[in-house]
Amino acid sequence: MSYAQLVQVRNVWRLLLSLVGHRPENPAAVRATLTEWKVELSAGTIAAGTVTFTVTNAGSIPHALEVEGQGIEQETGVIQPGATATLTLTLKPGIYEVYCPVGHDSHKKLGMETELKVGPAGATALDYDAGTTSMRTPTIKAIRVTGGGTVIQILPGPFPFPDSAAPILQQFGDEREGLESQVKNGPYSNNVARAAGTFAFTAWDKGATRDSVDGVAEFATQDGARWKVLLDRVQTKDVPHHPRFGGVVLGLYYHGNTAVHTPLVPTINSAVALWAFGHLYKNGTLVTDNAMVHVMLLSRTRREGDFTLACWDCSRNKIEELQLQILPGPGEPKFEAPGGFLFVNWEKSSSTKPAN
Ligand SMILES: [Cu+2]
Repeated sequence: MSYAQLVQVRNVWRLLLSLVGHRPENPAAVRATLTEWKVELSAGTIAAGTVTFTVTNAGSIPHALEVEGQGIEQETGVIQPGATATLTLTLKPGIYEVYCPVGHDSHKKLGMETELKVGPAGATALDYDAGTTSMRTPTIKAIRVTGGGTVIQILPGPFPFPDSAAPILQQFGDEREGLESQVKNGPYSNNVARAAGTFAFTAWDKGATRDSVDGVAEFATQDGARWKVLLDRVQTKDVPHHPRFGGVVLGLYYHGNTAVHTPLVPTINSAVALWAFGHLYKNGTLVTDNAMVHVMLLSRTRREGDFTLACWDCSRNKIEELQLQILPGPGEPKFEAPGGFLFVNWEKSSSTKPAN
């Protein structure tokens, strides 16, 4: 074929493609960056057609990328920290969810999700961006939790990790020593005492920084002290060993072998988990307005009867264990309680969806 013939063939080909609405252009390229806990795309809108995602894990734990919508559900394999993977798809116009599928969607719930708009083939972003708003309307989710059943106080004591935790511990590097010290004197022990009290709260999941909580717990510990904690604001700052999860998270599968938050407690499924600042009173006297409070309504981890830890993967158990952990605020002295902290469980608790 001569050069002139080649040009002619090319021109006919271009004409044909323009008639069917395609352009002979290179596939679109989108860069995706994964970190804890965000998915960032180099473009929020692209034209329909073939697109190659170049996905970099810039975080510190394994992640992956999934693209879902318009009948498509495709994902990369697990990408190790620092590594890159590619995913090539042919996308029709529409809105796609782009997220990290690791940990039964727990990474997604922690914020690793974004949206990709795909417009008609050949259109520029301006053609279809004007006047287009996201199809996703923000929904406020809420939960009302009431503590019930036997109330126990978890005292400092030994908590032997199961053998299955050993490989996870190896990965922990510098933090390993501190975490291993929990084995001997941890806040998640089998040393349990009966207590009595009530706990009820409502939590609202409104997005990364607007979450809120309203509740009160009152309980008497075995040493006779009467404690009361008022919860009226969530906290969204990082907590050591518990990376930020934006206040209130509903429906999270984490800990243990999920690669989300500390692996040194069992794998659990939670209806709600939150960090809050609490106003803490002991025998009617204010102790602090800045107690760090962690609350979880989670799948049962303890055996009935003696309330020792009964499982390492507890994620399939009934969600009825309500944990209240109270620690001193940053820079504040330890509480006058065994181990300097308070950890109380309501063993048969329940939740409902309140009217918004
Ligand atoms: Cu992830």
